[in-house]
Amino acid sequence: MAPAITYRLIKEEKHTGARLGEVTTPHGSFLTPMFMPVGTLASVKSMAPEELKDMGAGIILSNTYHLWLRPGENIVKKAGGLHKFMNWDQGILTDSGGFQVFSLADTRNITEEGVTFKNHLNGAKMFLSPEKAMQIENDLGADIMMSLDECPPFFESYDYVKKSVARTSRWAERGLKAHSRPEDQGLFGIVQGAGFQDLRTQSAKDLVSLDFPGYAIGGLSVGESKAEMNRVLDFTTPLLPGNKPRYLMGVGSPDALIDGVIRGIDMFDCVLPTRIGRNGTVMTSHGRLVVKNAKYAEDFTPLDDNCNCYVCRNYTRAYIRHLIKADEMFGLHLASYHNLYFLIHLMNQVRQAIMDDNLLEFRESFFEAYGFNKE
Ligand code: PRF
Ligand code: ZN
Repeated sequence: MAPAITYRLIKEEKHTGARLGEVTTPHGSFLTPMFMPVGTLASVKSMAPEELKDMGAGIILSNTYHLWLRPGENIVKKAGGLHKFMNWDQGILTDSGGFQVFSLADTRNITEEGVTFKNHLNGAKMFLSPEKAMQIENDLGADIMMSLDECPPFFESYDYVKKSVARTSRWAERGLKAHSRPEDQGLFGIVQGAGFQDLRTQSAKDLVSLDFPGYAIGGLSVGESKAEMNRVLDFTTPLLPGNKPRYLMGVGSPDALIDGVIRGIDMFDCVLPTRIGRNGTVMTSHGRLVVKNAKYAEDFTPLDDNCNCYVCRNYTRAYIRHLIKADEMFGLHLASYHNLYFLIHLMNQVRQAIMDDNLLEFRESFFEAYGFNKE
C-alpha cells in the first residue's frame, strides 16, 4: 500500500542545510517550507477557500477538539468529510485535540488511559483518549492527522516531563493501532520533551521507531524565549528522518519561521496572522503596523508598499483603519487577508533563497527591515 503522505527533498541550502521539498497528499501537493493557515472550526476566520487558494495556501489546519464539540464529527462525516463540508479541495491537517484540551478546557485529569476534562462551551465532562482522537480524526478525514500528545509547560520538572514523554510515546503507538484509514490519511507523531535534550532524544527515538510518515515538534512557543526554542530545534530536528516532513507546531512569527527553516523545519501553523489582523495589526516588510492607530487616519498608502496582495493593490491604510474602528467586518477580512498573504509570500521568498543558496543573507536583510535586530 502506498503511503498517504510522501515527502520529496528537492534541494538543501548550501550553508544551512535548510530544505526545499514537496509534500504530496491525497488532495494535491505543496512545496515546503510552507505556512499553514489555521481554520479551527472548519473556516479560516473571514476567508473564503478560493481566496486561500489564490494566495497559494496548499494546506490548512483544523482542530479535532473544536469540531468534536460542534458540530460533532458525525455531522462532518455525513457531509462526506471535512473537505466537502467546507468546500476545500486541497490539503487539510487536523490537530489531535490534546493541546486544545490543555489550553481551553477546565479541570483536566490526565491518566494512562487519556484525559478527562470539562469542555469550554457548556462545562460537560468529556474523555479524550488516543483511540477516541483517532476515531474523530478518521471521521473528519483530513489528509494529515496528529497523534494525541501531552504538551507539558516548558519549565515543568525533569521528572514530570520524563513520565509525560513516555506516556506520549505509548499514546502515539495506541493511535497508530487505532488508525483505520492509512490508505488515505497519514498520521504524524509529535516529539515532546520541553527543554531537555535527553528527553527530546528519547521522544524522537520512540516515535521514529514507529515509522510515522511525518513528524512534528510540539511543546515549543509556549512561553519560552526565541533563543530557547532555537536551542531545542538545534538538537531535535537532526534526530528526525530526512525523507519525511517536519512540522513545528503553533509557530508563526516571521523571525521564528525563518529561524525554524534554517534548523530544518518544513511546515508551520499559527493563528497569529488572523488573530492580530482582527485586532487591527498587520505584518509588513518594515515590521508590525497597528493600522487602527490615529496616525493612519489620512494615510492613503497601502498597508505594505512592498506587498502585491489583493488588499495592498486596492485599499489604503486610512480605509482599513476606518472600517476596523467602525467595527465593519470587511476591515477584519482585509487585515487577515494581507497577514496570511504576508506569511505565505514570506515562505515563497524563503524557498527562493534556498534555491539561490543565500538564506542567511535573506534572513539578515529581512530581520533588519522588520526591526528584529533591534529587539
Ligand atoms: N501539541 C499539539 N498541538 C500543538 C502543540 C503541541 O505541543 C503546540 C505547541 N506550540 C501547538 N499546537 N498537539
Ligand atoms: Zn498586502
